[in-house]
Amino acid sequence: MVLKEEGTLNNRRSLKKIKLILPALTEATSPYWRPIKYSLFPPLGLATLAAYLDPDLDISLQDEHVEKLELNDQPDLVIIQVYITNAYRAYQIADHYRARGSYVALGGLHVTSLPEEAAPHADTVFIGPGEHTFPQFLKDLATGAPRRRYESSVRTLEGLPPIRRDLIQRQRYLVPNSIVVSRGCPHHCTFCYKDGFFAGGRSFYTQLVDDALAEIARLPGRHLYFLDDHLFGNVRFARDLFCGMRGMGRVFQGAATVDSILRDDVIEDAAAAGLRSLFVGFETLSSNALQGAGKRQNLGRSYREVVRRLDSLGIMINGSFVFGLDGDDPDVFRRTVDWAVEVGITTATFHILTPYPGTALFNDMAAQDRIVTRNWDLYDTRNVVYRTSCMSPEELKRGYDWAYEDFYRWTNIFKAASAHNSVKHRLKHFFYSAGWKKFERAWDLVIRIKQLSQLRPILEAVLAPVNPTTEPAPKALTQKSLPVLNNLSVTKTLPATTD
Ligand code: B12
Ligand code: SF4
Repeated sequence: MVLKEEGTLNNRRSLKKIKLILPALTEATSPYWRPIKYSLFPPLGLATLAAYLDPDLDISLQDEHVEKLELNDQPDLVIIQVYITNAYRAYQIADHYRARGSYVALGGLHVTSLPEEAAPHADTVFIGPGEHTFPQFLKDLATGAPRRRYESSVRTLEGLPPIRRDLIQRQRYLVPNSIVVSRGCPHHCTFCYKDGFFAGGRSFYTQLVDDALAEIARLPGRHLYFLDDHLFGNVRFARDLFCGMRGMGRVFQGAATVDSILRDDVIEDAAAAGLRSLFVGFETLSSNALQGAGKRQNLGRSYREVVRRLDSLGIMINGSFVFGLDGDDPDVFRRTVDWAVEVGITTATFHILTPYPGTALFNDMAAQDRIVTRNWDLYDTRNVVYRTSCMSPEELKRGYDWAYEDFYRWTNIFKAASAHNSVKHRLKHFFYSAGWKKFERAWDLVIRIKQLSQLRPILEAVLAPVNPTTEPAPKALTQKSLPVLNNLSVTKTLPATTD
């Protein structure tokens, strides 16, 4: 390989064998490792990129979270996705393949935050989403002039080729039907990856509704998980999407902000389309802390009203909370857990505040010399990596561990479940919460014997509607959705998952 001119490589290659890899996070060997958490979703980003490759090539997609990597091969091109917590492993694999003569491309969130760190391990690095830079790179590679670095600036999801879901080993995941129909988010929380990742172009954009419905229609089974940062971020899109989904017989989960749940009746549309559980970023009960985190969309909103609204629609809540925001004192853990249990939050995800490189939070903390370690393995929201303000790092870590332990105590699971009015909702809450956190050994066994897909019908049953009124009534389909559904011959009642 010879350097031709600055930033380009004289490297005409004929591609035959291509490998896409999602390396496992270093945590895979730690006591916190929960195999089930990493057997939830397949590597959707890589399957999205694979769609740009010539389907006649020999393409493989490996996810180290669920399988042992085959490293004795010699692909012509290796594409690796780098998150912050798998960065060291990703660089190791990249170095390995470069030593074997493969062309190595690195991209993803961490490469976007720190391209200079990633560059020595790669022939080419990618900044931002890959939908436009990756096909350009493939063209350049074919002509022998790939660049060392590609930066995304065009941001659209129109006309994308269908995701190569055939490369995903569905049986290895509890939720193979993960899907994203938008990218980014309209908000600007200081701790979030999104402003850094989408810098240089639009930071919130959606698919065309018909394309999204077509993608949904292609997915087998009933259950879907929308991984969008904010599924209700564009009201018109969300309404049309949910309208088109009515009558498709789906049950789904997703994420949305506090204000969007209270704003209008999109949430009712979502429930009617099959929304059964929602990830909600409450983050903190303190308005000062919200202000400090730039989380304006939560300010002045009644969290109780959010819970009441979702409850009345039979939607379970996965509440997200961050500990260690400036102003948080040692009482924050008990306050937060007590509130979550009392109002009946189904599952809670607690995080220790983590300043990801590329975020406003990281820049502020670095400027104040508050970053105490740059060991990215510790940036998993379970460790304290910065100088705290109103409590010691030990108190923060202890409090975080306590919060998980206390929230998922049997007594608290019972108590939170009994906060709902209907018996059915109480039971669903109980089984969902206990099932997720109390049967670790059973999950491990099921994963080991490769029977995860057998549990999907149970998940779908737990996600069945609480109120008959939220049942996805086969109402008239929108004009927009009809052509899509007709073309794909989707029936109104899809069979339960069969794989
Ligand atoms: C699903 C998910 C998970 C899943 C599984 C991930 C998987 N199988 O891919 C699970 C539950 C395991 C998980 C775990 C964690 N996650 Co997570 N997760 C997500 C989530 C919600 C969706 C990811 C996704 O599929 N996106 C959609 C696809 C289409 O986009 P994409 O993957 O980014 O891929 C695109 C680009 O990045 C780019 N690209 C990626 N790789 C490459 C390579 C090349 C060569 C090229 C050209 C382009 C390219 O092109 C793709 C198409 O545009 C994101 C939030 C988000 N919206 O992205 C958080 C997110 C990625 N997770 C995050 C975190 C912090 C974690 C955890 C540390 C949390 C924890 N406390 O446990 C762990 C550790 C993860 C790890 N393995 O290291 C952060 C990452 C922060 C960072 N700077 O890295 C995010 C952004 C959430 C957040 N808002 O903070 N996560
Ligand atoms: S609302 Fe969520 S996705 Fe949007 S910027 Fe804030 S943390 Fe990020």
